[in-house]
Amino acid sequence: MLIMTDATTTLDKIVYLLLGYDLQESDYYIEALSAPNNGAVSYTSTIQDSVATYSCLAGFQIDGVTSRTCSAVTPKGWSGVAPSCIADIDECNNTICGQGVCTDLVNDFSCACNPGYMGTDCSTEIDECSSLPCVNGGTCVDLVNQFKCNCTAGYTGIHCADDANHCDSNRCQNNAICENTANGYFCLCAEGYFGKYCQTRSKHTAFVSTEMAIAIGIGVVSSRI
Ligand SMILES: [Ca+2]
Ligand SMILES: [Ca+2]
Repeated sequence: MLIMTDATTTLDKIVYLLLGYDLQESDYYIEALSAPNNGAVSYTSTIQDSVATYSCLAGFQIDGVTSRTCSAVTPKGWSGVAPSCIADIDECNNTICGQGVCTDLVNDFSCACNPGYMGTDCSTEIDECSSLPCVNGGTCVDLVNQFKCNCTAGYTGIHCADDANHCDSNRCQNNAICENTANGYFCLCAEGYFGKYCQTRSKHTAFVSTEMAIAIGIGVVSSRI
């Protein structure tokens, strides 16, 4: 095998050519790598495009790159600089992420915050009301990772964007028609019934229930039987 290094002189190459060697770039070899203290380095060859991978022994962490690539093109040699293996100090021991999970890094740590929290140490609770999610006069209540809208009369839904239909739970009886209003509903009685919920039999024809009609200010029809 022909091995050349940066120390290979032009005279050496002439000799190689005279001996019949093919001096292609692929024949250009560079220096072998040394393992860092408390670590190791592995690579398949020292030819260009080869990749060296560094690792550290248990209890140590890499301080620097984890891999380097061999290049025969200027700048020739292994890319970057060799990393070191430094003693692993668990920064999470002295750092509380608060509402989050700590990950130990080299001379550092990072916090993955629980939903609803933010900040380097996850100590800031996010204000979900800051985006003003409640409409139609609804009042926003900030909670953990969520908000709650207290809607004004006549509105419903997560954002108070929907018109409330109070007839969904109406108590109108005897085929009465439920009329939805901003604050409630009233019952439009079928012929022969009256009462708040049209629950009482009457000899008169169509009625709006007396109490509800008064409450919403519409004309009142007789409630006499
Ligand atoms: Ca560490
Ligand atoms: Ca919140």
